[in-house]
Amino acid sequence: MSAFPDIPKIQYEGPDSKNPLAFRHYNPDELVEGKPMREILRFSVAFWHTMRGTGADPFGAPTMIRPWESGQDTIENAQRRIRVFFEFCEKLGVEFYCFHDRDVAPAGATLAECNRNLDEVVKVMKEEQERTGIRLLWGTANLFSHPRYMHGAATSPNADVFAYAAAQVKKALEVTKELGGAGYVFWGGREGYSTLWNTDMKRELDHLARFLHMAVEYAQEIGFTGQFYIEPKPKEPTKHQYDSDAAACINFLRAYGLEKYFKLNIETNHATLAGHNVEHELEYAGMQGFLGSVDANTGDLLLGWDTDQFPTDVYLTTKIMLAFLKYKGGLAPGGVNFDAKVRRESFEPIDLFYAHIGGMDTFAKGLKIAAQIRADGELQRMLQQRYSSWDSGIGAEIEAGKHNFRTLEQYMLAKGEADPNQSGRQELIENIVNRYIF
Ligand code: XUL
Ligand code: CO
Repeated sequence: MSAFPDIPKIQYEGPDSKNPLAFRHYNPDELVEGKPMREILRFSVAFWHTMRGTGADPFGAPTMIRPWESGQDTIENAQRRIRVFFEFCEKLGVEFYCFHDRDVAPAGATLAECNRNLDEVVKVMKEEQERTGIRLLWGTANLFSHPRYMHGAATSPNADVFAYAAAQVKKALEVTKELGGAGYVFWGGREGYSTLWNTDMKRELDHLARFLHMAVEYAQEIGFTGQFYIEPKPKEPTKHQYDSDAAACINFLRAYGLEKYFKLNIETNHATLAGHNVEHELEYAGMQGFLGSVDANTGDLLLGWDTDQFPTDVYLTTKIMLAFLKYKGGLAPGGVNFDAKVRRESFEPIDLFYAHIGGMDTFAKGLKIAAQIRADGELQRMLQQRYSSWDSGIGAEIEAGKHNFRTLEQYMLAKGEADPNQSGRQELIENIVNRYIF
């Protein structure tokens, strides 16, 4: 039985369409820079928001109407929910999804029971993957919701909690492998702290590194070849999250010899919570060789917490796609995972479609604009021109390592004053970018 009987398969109808259940820009087989859009974008639906988001907030009860839910935390209900989820992805034309272990299956009283429940649900996930061809972009373990993780998981002062988390990730890796996952994400959850009075930061970070090395070793042991990612986030739930931004993550990975095994999964609103914007995070990760995947959403700068809204801003998606085209030629083996939820006032199932269609179209348009900007080359030429003093003469010599403080002093003493600066032309550049947008 269909969960969405009134909703057709969403089709591309072109920019003039006024059909709210159609794409205006996402045309999966259309080539951009020689590749079908679907292969560049690799859209993914986040199971946790789409199927488990209730609309509850700290001030109010759940609001979502989800007719397929029985209200019971049973395996049968969980399995039905999986089938509904795959029907949703199929109708939307999304080819990937992501999940946490505890999103898909009921927890149990013991670890063994949790694992058995997960196996029962994974069977149906596998069936549905085979039926639909929809694939797993990445799996992850929820190491933050259960009260045992109140002080963290891999960074808990309680060694038993570290052991429990290790066992949970072991199982999550097995399941991700079983489902053919293209990746596995570590978002730090409660890996951070509130006060140094009770925190041995060095010891906690050593433990986190040990934990990630164990994950790498176990993946090798079972033959899981998917990409590992760390997802930076600066706050929420803890005040100081250890993986606070791209630079902090990369430093941590290098300090502990993990840099070969991990890339970053950059999330838009995590970047803004860190006081950056997403293009800064993408550029930083990209130039260091750590650009992996993206959790697509947006925040609300007037609110300042992790609102996980769907992205509808073409400037934002253009910048994201420019970074991915520049550094990777696309996102594979990562993708665009909508780590986003409908507002609690948007409580009907059809709102899930509107939300994802909007996000996908905004990304598709951003991709096309980014490709056009790259093809025209005007912005690139302006950038090159701005650094042209480094292309010959003294600049080229410095870059080639031919100078030191003494020789540069001699150069400047002879010359007397530096060449005049050129305008940065920010406003002109912004006007040129606007030509592509409107
Ligand atoms: C939390 C967040 C997570 C991760 C996966 O802010 O983004 O949903 O993406 O654990
Ligand atoms: Co995320």
